[in-house]
Amino acid sequence: MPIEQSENKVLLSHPKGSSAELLLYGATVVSWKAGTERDSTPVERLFVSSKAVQDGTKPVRGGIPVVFPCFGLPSHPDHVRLDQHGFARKEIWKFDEVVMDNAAGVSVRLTLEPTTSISAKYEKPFHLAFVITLAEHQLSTDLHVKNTSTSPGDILEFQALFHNYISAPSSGVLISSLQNRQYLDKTESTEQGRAQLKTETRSGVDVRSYTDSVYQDAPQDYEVTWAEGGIHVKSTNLPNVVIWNPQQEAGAKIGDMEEGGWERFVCVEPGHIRPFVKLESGKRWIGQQVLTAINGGRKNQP
Ligand code: TA6
Repeated sequence: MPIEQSENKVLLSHPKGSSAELLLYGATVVSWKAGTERDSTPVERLFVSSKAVQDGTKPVRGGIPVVFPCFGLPSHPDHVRLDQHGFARKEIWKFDEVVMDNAAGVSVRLTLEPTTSISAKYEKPFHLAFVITLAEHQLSTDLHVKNTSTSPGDILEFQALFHNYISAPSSGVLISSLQNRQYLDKTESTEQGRAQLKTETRSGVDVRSYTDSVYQDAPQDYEVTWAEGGIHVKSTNLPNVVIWNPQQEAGAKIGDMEEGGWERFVCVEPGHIRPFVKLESGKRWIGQQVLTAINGGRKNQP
């Protein structure tokens, strides 16, 4: 049965054995199992903390949370009453339709419109659609944002990001193609309390120490590899990527982070953070990522 829907989640199954599970809560993907071209055995590719809450009372610590309309703490007047990373990951989305169901894969669409709880803290009209597609070795997620205002000049300004928790050994994982890109290092602040702007010198970025980096003008094409496995991340219309791992320094302070969980994931998060997207009334914006399970091996040199 390629698509099974229960009260609070959707299960996608591919004829060749891969699968994905997403909660209607936050449209959060909480499992993606896939093999590679070389080894078809499906393996869990996402990290979800064993302490994660999945009952809809708080954002899931792991999987692929959807970040919208703000990344991090709100910094825009429209977002001042929102929590960190906005509301999309904390609202119940509606199962809208099956987009595709054939031998190539399965795809479903979830939607989110202003609810009473959203409108109490965010006044801009919008329509969101989240489209998830499962293929044999790939998982793609698209976020469609529509400015539903009918008032010319009513601009929707937002940030959007896929907060991917990739299951990987933080001691050995490397992320490629960021060399010479500028990034904000959020682990170090200036006297004014702002993140330090740096230039990446490494061909393979590691997360062996506490890492919280927001890359500018990012390539949108990343290989996340370690000795035993890897994920290729291809994004579209997402000019930033965040690399995050709290290590014990910050991870031990996260209440729903399992003991030592920081050793078992790296967050590689394609997004549109800087500048804000500015969407005119009636217009649509789409941000997409395609995750592909690949074989391991040191393609990147540290
Ligand atoms: O994407 C990295 C980050 O912004 C980190 O600064 C850290 O706060 C992480 O997101 C997790 O945020 P959360 O609100 O899910 O605890």
